[in-house]
Amino acid sequence: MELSKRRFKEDFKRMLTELYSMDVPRSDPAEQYFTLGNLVRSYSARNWSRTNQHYLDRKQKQVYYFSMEFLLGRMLKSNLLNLGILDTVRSGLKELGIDLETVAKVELDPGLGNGGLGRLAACFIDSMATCEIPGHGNGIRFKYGLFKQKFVNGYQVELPENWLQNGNVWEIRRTNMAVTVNFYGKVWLEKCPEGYLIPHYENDSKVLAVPYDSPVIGYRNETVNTLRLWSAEMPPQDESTDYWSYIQQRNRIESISEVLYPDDSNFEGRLLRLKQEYFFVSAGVQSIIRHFRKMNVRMNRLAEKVSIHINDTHPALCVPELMRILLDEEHMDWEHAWNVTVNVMSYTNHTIMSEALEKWPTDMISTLLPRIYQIICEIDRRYAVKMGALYEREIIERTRIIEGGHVKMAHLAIIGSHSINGVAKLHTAILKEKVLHDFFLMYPSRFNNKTNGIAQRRWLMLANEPLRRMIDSKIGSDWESMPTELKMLKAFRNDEATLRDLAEIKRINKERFAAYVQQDMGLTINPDAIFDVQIKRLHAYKRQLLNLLHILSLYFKLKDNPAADIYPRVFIFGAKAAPSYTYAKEIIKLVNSVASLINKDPDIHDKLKIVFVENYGVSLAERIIPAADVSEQISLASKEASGTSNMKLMLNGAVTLATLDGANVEIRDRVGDENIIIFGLKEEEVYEYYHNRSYHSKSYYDNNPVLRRVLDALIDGTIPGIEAEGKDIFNSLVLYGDEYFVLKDFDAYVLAQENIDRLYRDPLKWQRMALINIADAGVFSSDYTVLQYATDIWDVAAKARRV
Ligand code: F58
Repeated sequence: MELSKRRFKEDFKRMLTELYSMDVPRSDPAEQYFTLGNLVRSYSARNWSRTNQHYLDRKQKQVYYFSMEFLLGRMLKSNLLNLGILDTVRSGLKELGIDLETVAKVELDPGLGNGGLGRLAACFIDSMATCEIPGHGNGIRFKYGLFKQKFVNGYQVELPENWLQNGNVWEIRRTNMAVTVNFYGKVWLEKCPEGYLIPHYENDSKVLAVPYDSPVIGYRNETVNTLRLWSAEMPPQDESTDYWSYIQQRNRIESISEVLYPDDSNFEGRLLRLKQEYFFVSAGVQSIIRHFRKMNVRMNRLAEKVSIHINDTHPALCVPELMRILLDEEHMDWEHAWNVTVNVMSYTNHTIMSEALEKWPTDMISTLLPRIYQIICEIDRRYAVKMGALYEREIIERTRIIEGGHVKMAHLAIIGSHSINGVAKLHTAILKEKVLHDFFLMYPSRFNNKTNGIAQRRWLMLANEPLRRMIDSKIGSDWESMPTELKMLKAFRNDEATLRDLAEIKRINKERFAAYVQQDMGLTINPDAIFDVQIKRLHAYKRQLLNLLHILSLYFKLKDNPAADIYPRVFIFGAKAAPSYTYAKEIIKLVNSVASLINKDPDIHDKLKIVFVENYGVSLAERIIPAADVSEQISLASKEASGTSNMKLMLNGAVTLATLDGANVEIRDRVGDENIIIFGLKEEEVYEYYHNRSYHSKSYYDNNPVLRRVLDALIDGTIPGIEAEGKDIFNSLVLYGDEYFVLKDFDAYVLAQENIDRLYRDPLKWQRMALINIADAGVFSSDYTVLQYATDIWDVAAKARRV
């Protein structure tokens, strides 16, 4: 938008007076933040309503991205950037004596997601608006996001994160668009004179779903899409309701949108979670249908106008919910309704970990959602009949939706969708060949790959302004809306001045992070050291332990020989563990204990430092990523579906140290073997070991003295305060099979780390690698990813952007 500094300052002062009866000198950062937020919303308001009107007038097909999680991060600067007024506002505020950074920090980071899956959803809605795809988010307005993590004596403690405590300036409550969602009760079907079945409900309980809409502003265009998050409320009551039962019932209902489940990669079959899933699915699908009816298009053409995307299986009840509406409210016959449903739905799988695959007990679903359960049974029955004529019985048994007293949500999503995608090439190949092979045989054309991406706006333009400026000065700013243009940077690969500039920017970012660590943790770190970063949820398969064992091996090397030639390193960890995931929490305690041991040991002379940041999330990622030299992507090959921090770190000039897992494979293919450090087992080898059952971790402990010493340190008192944890971790690795091949990959990892140490000593060579990584990161923009979804899966129009 066009905005002069003068007008901005006037608008700001006026808004401050209107909202707070306050003038600039007496206002505090919170008042300034809410003033600015309201102003930004008012600036985007006209385009928001115009975008909606435009879609409706043209009857344009709409995409609805259903996701339990949207891990947005703070929105103020992102919205300013996308409106094209970041610099004007920053400098206008400065003239008023206000620092934008201080104001931006007032915003509480809404942690409405666990990790990669939720963050991907946030990047996707940003990219859809930017690429002018008519695509909207649909999710839950959790009152409490992911817990706030504290370390107490090295242990993780979880505290509530009340992100709404000061209100949310971006959202609009749309009471008039509330819908009712039904749970429980009895249902029976009656044939009416016209011939179709009408369901009758008895004793069901109703929940009011109230939408809160936030604008999703496209980057420097006029598109403003919508993120709709649903809140559960008590429906209006009749006067006679008893007061205390009213309060109890209200609490029960409001608990549905109270808190995000903090479990990643682990399925928790709790009733409240199932309620949450149906709640936002039903509310979302009902509101889509209500909107569709305004278009005056016949319901059997729904798939021409609506696409619903199921982000992992959490929203898989979209399939029976749409069927319910088409059958019970639109009175379509089954065949037509099914045809419409399958054409509307598409599904993304984010994991092959079997413990993450949702399966709900049939009695839970049939009690909570009686009509939905009837429909699932019928979908399953018809599937078995139809496919039973074509495939062997075992295949049908393996792929049915209802099996062994459970409803398998992935099977429901696959059978009910026209498209199933994995999130990186390797992941999709594993789905086709292994995990979902039966389904691939039946529906080969439904399977496709869409490699994840990240929004370069948040992860470079906002998080790393010095780098953005430098890139602009070298190649202009076309890359900002056409990120593959970053490849033009390669022209500077041998330009020493550019490489030195890059080093200088990294140095500035490292100093900034070091200052933060000093202030927040009281820990001094050396910006000349290699900053080696592993930031992601704590999970055994991601192998933070492998990183830690290597650190211990360096520690012993220095203890044996304080003069050992080890390039100084700062190992940076950021990770939350699911509160019920004991093993992951033990690893946190271990890392913290090793940190206290090493950080304080005078023999180490600051050659090694460990920083484990508390409460890792989007805001901290924005601080850490620009300061990273090394990006640790060391999951056991085959287990990490894609990863996205790998992309964010490479975009900021970190060199990746990786196994050939997830999108690391594609990163390697882009940058070439010279610009990435690859080590460890390959996916085929992992499967081979599984097949032959031929991995015996104990022999690595027995035969590798370095490894043995490191592992013994877990149980011999070398590391104070980890008696119980050290023993559990030791046993898991040495005696109980080492499920994720940590010991097997140890040697290769140590060698790869030695290689990093060597390469870093040649600054120009290192910066050249960094430059190539930045230059090749453009293809991993989520702008391209959503464009591929738009053409291959959703069949919606978008603004063309060159890949
Ligand atoms: C992640 N999954 C994958 N799940 O692990 C990662 O490889 C991938 O890059 C990313 O999705 C995006 O595709 C993930 O983050 C969760 O957090 C779920 C939360 C809800 C319960 C089950 C796991």
